[in-house]
Amino acid sequence: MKEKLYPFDAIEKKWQDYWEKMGLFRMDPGSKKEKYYCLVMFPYPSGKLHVGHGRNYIIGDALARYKIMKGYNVLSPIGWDAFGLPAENAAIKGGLHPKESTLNNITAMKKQLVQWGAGYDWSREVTSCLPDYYKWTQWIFLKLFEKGLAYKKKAAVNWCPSCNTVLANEQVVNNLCERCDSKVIEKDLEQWFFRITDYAQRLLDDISSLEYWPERVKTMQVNWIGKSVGVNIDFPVDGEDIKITCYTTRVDTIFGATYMVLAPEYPDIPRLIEQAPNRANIYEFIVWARAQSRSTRAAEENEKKGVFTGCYVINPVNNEKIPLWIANYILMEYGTGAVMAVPAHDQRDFEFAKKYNLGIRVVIENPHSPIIVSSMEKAYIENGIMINSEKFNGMSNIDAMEEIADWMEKKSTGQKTVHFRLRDWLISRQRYWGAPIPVIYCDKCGTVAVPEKDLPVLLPEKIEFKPYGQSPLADSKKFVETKCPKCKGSAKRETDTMDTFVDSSWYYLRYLSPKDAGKAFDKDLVNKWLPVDQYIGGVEHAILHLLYSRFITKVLSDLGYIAFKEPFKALFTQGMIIKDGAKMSKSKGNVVSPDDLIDRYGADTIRLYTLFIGPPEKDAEWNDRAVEGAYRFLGRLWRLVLKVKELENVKKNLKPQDRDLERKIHQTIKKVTRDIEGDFKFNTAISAVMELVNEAHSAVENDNIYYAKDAAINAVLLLAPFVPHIAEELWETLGCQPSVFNQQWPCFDELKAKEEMLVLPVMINGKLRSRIEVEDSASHDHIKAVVLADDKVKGYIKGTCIKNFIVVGKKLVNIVV
Ligand code: ANZ
Ligand code: ZN
Repeated sequence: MKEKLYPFDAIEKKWQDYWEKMGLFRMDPGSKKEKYYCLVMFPYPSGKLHVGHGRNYIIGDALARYKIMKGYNVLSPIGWDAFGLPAENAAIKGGLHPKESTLNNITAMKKQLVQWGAGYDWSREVTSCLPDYYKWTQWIFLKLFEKGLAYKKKAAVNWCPSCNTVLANEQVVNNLCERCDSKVIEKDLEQWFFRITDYAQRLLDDISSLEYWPERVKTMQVNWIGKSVGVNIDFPVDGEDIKITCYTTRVDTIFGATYMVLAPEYPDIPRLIEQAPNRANIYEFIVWARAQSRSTRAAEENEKKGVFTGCYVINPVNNEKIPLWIANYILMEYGTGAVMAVPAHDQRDFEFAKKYNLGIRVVIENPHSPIIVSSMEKAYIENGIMINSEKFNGMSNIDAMEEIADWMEKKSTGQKTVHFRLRDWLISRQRYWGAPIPVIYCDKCGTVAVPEKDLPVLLPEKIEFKPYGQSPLADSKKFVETKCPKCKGSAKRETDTMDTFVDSSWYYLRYLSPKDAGKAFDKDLVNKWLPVDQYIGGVEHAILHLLYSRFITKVLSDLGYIAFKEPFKALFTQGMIIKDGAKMSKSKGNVVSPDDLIDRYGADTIRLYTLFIGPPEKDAEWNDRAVEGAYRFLGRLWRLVLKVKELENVKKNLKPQDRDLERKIHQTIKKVTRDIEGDFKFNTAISAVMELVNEAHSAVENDNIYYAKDAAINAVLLLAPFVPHIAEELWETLGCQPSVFNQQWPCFDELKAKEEMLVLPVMINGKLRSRIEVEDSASHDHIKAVVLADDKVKGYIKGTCIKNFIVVGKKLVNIVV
């Protein structure tokens, strides 16, 4: 082991204890200061944190410390998103009980956070798997249930045969389970849902109020909600008393419909094919198609397959009889589950029509080159001129879209409608390690909500962990058998637990009154402290967690429990830490543990490196060797302070050269403040302080010591949010009272930050023609640009060609033309 550049091991623990004792991060409810709610996404207690996780907490901590120095009353809480599958899967494999392993992990991770110097108000810690928290998650369920926003229905769900559970659509990636990569199948089950679709329009509208959210995240939310405006059209089935309503966003193509397709789940199918001689084949196809997951079926590249039902439908605009098919690429969950197929103008329909030899009729002409059906290689999906569309011929299809919709509405054959891609939120999980859904089934009274006074519905702890297709709760007689709250007869409890996204959809409210046994959150406190001023987390939560939190906030607001409609005013999504070309993760085996690095270099080095690694919103490659560079810088800082200390009693005279360091100090304060306030540019802020420290060293070497102490003091203050331990220690070394976080963030003097201006005479072919003014530090290129932009100079060199451009010792400019 090399000799230490500074005694980090002796100081870090000392200051961590000091902050805890002084209550640096303990929010003061009585404070008159302006509030600042700084929130990091609460971690899942998976075991140990690696340096990739660290980025989130270090950014959050640096911001909180900065805001404390700026004089805010800062709330920086933390907790644990502690329910979930991994802990349960580990228990099934014969490990510890999920509660035990989860609480062990929390202890270990808490220690790591403290070692990192990440400061939180630990008196507000929340743990979502403990009854004092999940009681209120259940209460939120009851509120939604009362409002009709929680309901149960039989639904086709994504089922992972290996995890033995339902997956949300978002947890299915390329038809594989996000967690274990098993092939996902479809299954029909009774499931609980939250009616988030009732809020689709509002969730969409309010995105525009999220001024301080990344555009990228907002776009992802807009696309996820997926609003589309179109027309529902009724097609009567030929010879039957059935109408099929299809949804289209392209009513302009209706004269080009050459067949109709249904989703395999379409409820009228059994009736429609009663007489079909090939019924067995059709059913076989349906079973086959339904075995594909919905995400596969929706994928463009997935092969389109179908069967003919033997029936025909009538196109209401021209009374044409077109065949009715069933196909895998139509989903029951979108629109109406029936589609008028227009092969000439829709790529999926085109592929299908080619495969099954169905008609293709062009109704929108390409204005640049007429379309010849027999040589079409793909659908024509652009705009154009209407043809083969009776009285609409000759119009642009954009105009026709409006006109046809109006015309059909008048004739009552169609109706303008809006559809959303967003589906209701499936919250049931057939698993143990989650909050039990507080519902009781009674033969007499039906589905009965557990009364509020009986909450929490406790999760039994003595359970056998078996990988069943249902929650192990179903095996626990003691849990299942209960009394009906209404008729007191014997009844059964719901055995599904809630999706962990329910737990995390409201935790930021609980931080304000984490120990309140009487209510989920305190109305006055949350109204004062929310929306969160700055939320920090991974972009992987850009859709689900953020959308669910926004939804629950709106519901609670509608119910009058809170007075705000959006939970997070500003959002920052940090980039991932990459190692060996992949996202750092346990499963990839490329994690870097902070523990060894902290042993070797101390926490401040890890913090500094993490913040310096690149723009915090971008992914960055971790490099163990580059950590050394951060460490060396802290050594230089340490030595600077010691030198300054030695100079304490040396007499100092102000010299003209001292002005350079004074200017650098003010420029650095200015830059660091702007970089933090702007988009969290910690990396450039740090490099500015590095420059200051370098300049201070050389000033001292050159005996320009007048501002040396000032430079050291300001470097320490400016670095304090990033490297708090060494900053506290050096603050004391400099003879100041701790804590450095009780100090005000330094101010800069615009005048002192200003560069000295130089006036340079400009000679053209040996004659003085003009004078220009530039900053003392201006580069050659900058001087040249200023000179050539000067009006007088322009006049003299017009029409000539510059042979030579020389800046002579920052005293004069010589041009030869
Ligand atoms: C006829 C048509 C012609 C269509 C054309 C498109 C192009 P967006 O815009 O995403 O909302 N569609 C409707 N319901 C569907 C379902 N359940 N499964 C699969 N596809 C479905 O998509 C709306 C379009 O997607 C609708 O407009 C419909 O096809 C198809 F040249 O109707 B269209
Ligand atoms: Zn009853």
